[in-house]
Amino acid sequence: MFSSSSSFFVVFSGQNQKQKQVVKCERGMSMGPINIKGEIERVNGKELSYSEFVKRYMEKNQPVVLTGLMDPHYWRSSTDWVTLQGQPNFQYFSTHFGASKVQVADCDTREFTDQKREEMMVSDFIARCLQLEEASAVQCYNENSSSNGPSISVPYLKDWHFVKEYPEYVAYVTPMFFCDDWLNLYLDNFRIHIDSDTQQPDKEICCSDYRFVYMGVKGSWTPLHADVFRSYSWSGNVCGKKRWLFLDPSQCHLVFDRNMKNCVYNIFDEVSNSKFPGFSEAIWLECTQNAGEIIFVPSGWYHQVHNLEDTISINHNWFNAYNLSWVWNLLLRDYNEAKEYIEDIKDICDDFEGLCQRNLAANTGDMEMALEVHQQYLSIFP
Ligand SMILES: O=C(O)CCC(=O)C(=O)O
Repeated sequence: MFSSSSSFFVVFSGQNQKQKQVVKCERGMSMGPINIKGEIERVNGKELSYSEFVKRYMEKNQPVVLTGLMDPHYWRSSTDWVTLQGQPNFQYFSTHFGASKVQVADCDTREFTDQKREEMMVSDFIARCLQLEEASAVQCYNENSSSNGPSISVPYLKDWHFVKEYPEYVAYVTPMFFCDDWLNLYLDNFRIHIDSDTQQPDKEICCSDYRFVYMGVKGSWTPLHADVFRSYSWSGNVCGKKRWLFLDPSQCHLVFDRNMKNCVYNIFDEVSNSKFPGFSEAIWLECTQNAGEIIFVPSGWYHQVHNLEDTISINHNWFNAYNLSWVWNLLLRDYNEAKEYIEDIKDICDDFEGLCQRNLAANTGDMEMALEVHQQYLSIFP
């Protein structure tokens, strides 16, 4: 597993001009090689028209890194949230948003297909980051004494619904390429996570959107996954640097086991060949995303992400006419699976269809929502 002081180095194999990479962490543990074919295309977003973006990336379902779209004039976050040295301004977060409750992943602990998460206040998360920084400094200082010291887990604040929580504080303006967003537009009308017993309409924070802030120290990371509902996502670095590894959807079967049930968790781990027989055949694309750059992640691309520096990013998931079929196909597949799974209780179940839909909503997402979004769209554009 990565520690906050993980480092990368590259070995060229020379075979088929493919790059083979060996990742080594500072504790000296060498991990399996992966084949990296090339880099994600990088384009100046200021010189790209919307129709070009549609034609080259959304329609073709291809990733791209867009530069020049995070003008501080529209991105208050890039000044408020960042120190003059380009680091996250932890003090600012503690002072202004310290009482917010957020999900923090413990990057060193796996829980099923994700990292273990804990809910905490932003101020407590910041305290942990500062503690980790201090411990790293001490560890550096002690390096010659070869003492490993107690390891502190790497905290990663994820999926903070910042826009919903602070609607008055306009941290950024969504670039026009990503504004045709049926998912968030639809969800803005609903407050689906309200607890009816304790409802306080004026105070309730609705979590039913897919606009997030991520904040992680160097070494924090996100395991291999494809995005929720097979939506598109975009992610802009307010500060810091991320390394992304991407797998084209046509190769995704290679990261699954023989039953197509379990997916590889960390592509830099020693991956069992008998459990994941196709894994060594997978060909990856990579990208290092700098501060001020936005990455477009198309539907169904598996990706793993590592923060190479202390990083804050804005991430949205969304869908529209260009990728709705991805969303629908996933929901339909998982709906059929959910139905098959409980087929034998069909005759004794009062509301079998309702149960299938609830299981689907719990596992994957809401089919009725996708249908309704589509119908609303058809009523506007028949
Ligand atoms: O930045 C990260 O750690 C993960 C982001 C991600 O997976 C996404 O935006 O789809």
